[in-house]
Amino acid sequence: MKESQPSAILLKDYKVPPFLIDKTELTFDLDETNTVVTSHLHMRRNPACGKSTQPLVLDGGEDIKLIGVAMDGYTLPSEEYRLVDDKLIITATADEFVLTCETLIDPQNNTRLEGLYRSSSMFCTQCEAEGFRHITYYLDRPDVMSVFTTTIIADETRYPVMLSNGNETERGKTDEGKTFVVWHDPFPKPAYLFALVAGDLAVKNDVFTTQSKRDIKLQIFTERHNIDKVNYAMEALKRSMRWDEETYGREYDLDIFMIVAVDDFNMGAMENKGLNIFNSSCLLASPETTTDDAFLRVESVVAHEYFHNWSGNRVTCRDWFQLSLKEGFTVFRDQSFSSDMHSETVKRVEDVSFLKTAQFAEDAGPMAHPVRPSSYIEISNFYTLTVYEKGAEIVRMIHTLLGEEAFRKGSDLYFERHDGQAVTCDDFVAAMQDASGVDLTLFKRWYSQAGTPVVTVTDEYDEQTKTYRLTVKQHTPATPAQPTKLSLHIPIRVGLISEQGDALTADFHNERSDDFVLHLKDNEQTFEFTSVHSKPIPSLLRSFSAPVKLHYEYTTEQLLLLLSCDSDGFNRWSAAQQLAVNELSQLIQQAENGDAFSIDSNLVAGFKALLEDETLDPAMVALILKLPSQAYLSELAEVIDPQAIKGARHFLKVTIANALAAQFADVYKKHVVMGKYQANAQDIAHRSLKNTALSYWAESADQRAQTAVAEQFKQADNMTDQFAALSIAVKTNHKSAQNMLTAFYEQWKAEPLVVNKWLMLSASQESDDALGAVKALMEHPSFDLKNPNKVRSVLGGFGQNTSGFHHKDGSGYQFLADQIIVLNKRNPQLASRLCTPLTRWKKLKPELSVQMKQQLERILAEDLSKDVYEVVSKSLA
Ligand code: 0A1
Ligand code: ZN
Repeated sequence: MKESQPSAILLKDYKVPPFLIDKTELTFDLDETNTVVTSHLHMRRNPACGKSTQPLVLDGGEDIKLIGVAMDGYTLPSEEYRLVDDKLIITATADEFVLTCETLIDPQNNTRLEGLYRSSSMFCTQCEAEGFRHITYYLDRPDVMSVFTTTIIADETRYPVMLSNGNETERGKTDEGKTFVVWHDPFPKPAYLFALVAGDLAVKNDVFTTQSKRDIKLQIFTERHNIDKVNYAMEALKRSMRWDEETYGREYDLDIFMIVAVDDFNMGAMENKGLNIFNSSCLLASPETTTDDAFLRVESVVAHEYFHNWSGNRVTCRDWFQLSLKEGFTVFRDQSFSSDMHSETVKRVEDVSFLKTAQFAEDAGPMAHPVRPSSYIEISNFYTLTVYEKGAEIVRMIHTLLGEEAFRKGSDLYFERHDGQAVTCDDFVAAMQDASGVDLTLFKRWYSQAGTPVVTVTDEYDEQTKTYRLTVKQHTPATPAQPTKLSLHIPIRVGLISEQGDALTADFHNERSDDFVLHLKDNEQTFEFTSVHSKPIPSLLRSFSAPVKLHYEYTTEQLLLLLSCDSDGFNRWSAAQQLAVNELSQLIQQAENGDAFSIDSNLVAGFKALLEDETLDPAMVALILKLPSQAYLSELAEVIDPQAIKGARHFLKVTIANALAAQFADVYKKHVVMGKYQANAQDIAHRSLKNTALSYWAESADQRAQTAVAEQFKQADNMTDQFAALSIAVKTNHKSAQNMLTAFYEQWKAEPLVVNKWLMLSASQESDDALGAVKALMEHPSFDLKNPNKVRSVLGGFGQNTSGFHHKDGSGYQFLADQIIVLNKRNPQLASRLCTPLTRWKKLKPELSVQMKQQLERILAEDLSKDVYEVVSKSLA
């Protein structure tokens, strides 16, 4: 452990920057290991600070070497500046001056993948959140916005493509015969949106004509062998541009929009102004190599990054505590876009299912934090599901409270009021409130309070007076640093249904309807509905109108009725999930007691009706058929017993599979998609149902299913079907599973993104020596510790490997800890994210919990990066 530990940065300490940078001129003389960066910063004291003599303090990193610094052309002697803790401090400055800095950096050996680094044979950058300080000394904070001009100098034979933000304004030869290219971005921006790319890249060109009839040049760059896989992303980009014009009135501003795919990237993608950089896994797509899910992900990430041009770039964050200002809003925007492009209900179910599994777990764990955190040690640790997904739910609730039209007025006002500014979450809410007249004062608590509220509903019906009452209570459990909680403003959408399954109308607040939004604001409130002609079954939290845990004592009959009759598609899925959770809880209990499994499953009848009803959307049927995941059941459990959960899920799946084998076989055959592969909603829906049916059928005793799996694997003409067959074979211990895995690798070994899928599936394969198998994968020629996608594939797959990861001797946890320790120095961001499974140690059953804790303690004893230190120390606190 280090002597002194890193300290926290607090929201309450925010101060405006003492200096501003009006213009930033950068020159990069590119070299693999010795890149020289020269900056001319046109600076002045910030008038908002009044008369001040504060020294100039610029952010830097331990990996940059200062060659020289000058002020208005005067080279500062070493006694006129100081380097302290990676900061460059200059005591005496004029009120306005040009600061020149020369730094030396080593992109080739930058394994952190922050700042300027190499990926394959290209140079690329990642500057959010604080990567720019690894390039040169700067005021690396989002509220310092500057107009950038960037000159790139390189050997043109190796780096014919040289890109930065904005427009290319000049190109020529230097005296040494190298090529230089100048880029100018007229829009002031913070340093985190800076980007540079250089390489021998192929390009796909296109044009988008905006609503005001401007032609925008669109370019997607990849390494040469991948350029045939960008058509889908290009079409998705054009759909996103059109959608943002139509839905939010937002038009693109520069004359050119570029995207570059890189293989080594810590996150999904980055919205740099006019020059988005993407993890190739979120951009490249072809039917042969990409599954339906991955196609949809490409579309949504392209949209997400594009939408940031307004929600993030034109209007950015004042400080990193406000991260959800851009991320929550942009996720809400990309979710709405995908929902408009495909099925609204399917999209909502997928998003909510993810939220309830992963964000709820985060909100109940040691790293729980508000959507607008009030403190952090390392900001990279706060690119979380809470900031992104719960942040999007907050924006969605504002949408519900205001309605479509007023919400649009609010977003128009927000963009107009704050264009070119760096603002706060409060500014966003204020614009929404001012444009709509809806009071959001109480609502704002959602930003500052961590934890998932638990909402408990009880009801009573008075036959005499035809009155129905819903009593709703809310309670948010304590989270670290927030022991007591306030009540929140929670919009709860409710529908009423008769015992026959029809919509039931009622009077509520002078409105007669069968669907209402209740405003829960107190700890307990009773809502009264009158003229209700029969006893209702409530359909609660329709469309998941708030990110809460809902408790209502539904009977099995009521859940079956909601499953078959609710007009809210989301709640039909929800009812099925609840039925499954109830049955799985019984089975988990049996396993924990050491009893043999036995269940009289009600799901069988419910699923049978679904499988036989040909009028339903196949995508919805597929979603309803999916049993709650291991991860979701772990989130629900008070004490997690991974083996018991796994056993229970398997038993229930086999029970349903055997009871309905004939129906699954039939549905499997009926939903085969004919014709050329297309990633459209309809075909995706059929494939999804077909492969879900196969996953059940293959669990049944019907041997023909085994043949069907093997045949589909061999004959599939697209990755969705091929990989579905392979996964089913692995999960059901098909007799040819091993041969299929080998054949798959041989077929696809030249396609790294497919190999990543193979690595993940292989690492998740349960066996007596799962750990040995994973160690072998890390020695496999296709594995590369420098590539975050590969590391995540193997360790992510292993995390789902119950017998390997949760081995009772603790060897799985020890292995993960070993990898974290190795990566801690090389790539702190990646290492820190890999800690997530260990942070859940308190919830595991005691014999596993102690072992996990020991590994966290072992990690904490190392000399840790800020990233890993923050997560591990908070987990042990
Ligand atoms: N702003 C990006 C996500 C992102 C965040 C941090 C990164 O490096 C540490 C990279 C990308 C987005 O929301 O897409
Ligand atoms: Zn984003």
